[in-house]
Amino acid sequence: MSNYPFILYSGPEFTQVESVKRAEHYYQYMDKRRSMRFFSDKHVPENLIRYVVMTASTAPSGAHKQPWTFCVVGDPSIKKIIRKAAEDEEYLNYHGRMSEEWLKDLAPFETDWHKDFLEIAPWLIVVFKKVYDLDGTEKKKNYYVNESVGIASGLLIAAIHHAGLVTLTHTPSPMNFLQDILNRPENEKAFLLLPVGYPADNATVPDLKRKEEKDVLFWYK
Ligand code: IYR
Repeated sequence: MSNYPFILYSGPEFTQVESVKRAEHYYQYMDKRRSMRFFSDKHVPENLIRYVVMTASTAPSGAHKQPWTFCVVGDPSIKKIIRKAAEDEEYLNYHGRMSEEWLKDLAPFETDWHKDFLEIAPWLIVVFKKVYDLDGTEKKKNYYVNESVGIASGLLIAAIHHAGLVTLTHTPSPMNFLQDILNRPENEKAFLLLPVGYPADNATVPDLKRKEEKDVLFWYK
């Protein structure tokens, strides 16, 4: 049974006072995270991308199946093809496929079908989910795939912010084109597309407010 023999847990240990301080500082740090649409083309070292991706890959997953792959694109010619394909889909989204209500909800963010950032950001990380694993031609089921890959993506975004970089959870829809362009196997479906880099000089973000504690946190002590 024991593919995974149990070993002693060796996580970090802090005093309670330290723990509370760390939690508070981490919250304050994460509260500074913003989705960024304006990127600099400044170089970002490959090693940094490796570490943020491997942080994402520490995520918990159903039955430890780790049902994800991360494709990192820096090649300008591939970025150009991805941008064109994403813009073709988004043009259709913004011109008929999105409901009036959706367009109204997006209006304050001034987004449109142009996706320059897909060429300007030095790296694009494409997160793929594996609904099943392929063992030769045999399909092996994965569990809680959306939850697992969603959690991994959250860790990825936190790691990117932790490194002082910015990203955007871009979801061109539908995004099957990424599977084709990147030549991924049939069991991988694109989940998110994240441009990663430094913010452009004088980059702006919408002045949005986050929900308050009283609206999101309910205690049952
Ligand atoms: N995927 C489109 C539309 C879009 C949807 C949501 I929800 C956003 O928060 C932002 C944009 C696009 O990327 O333009």
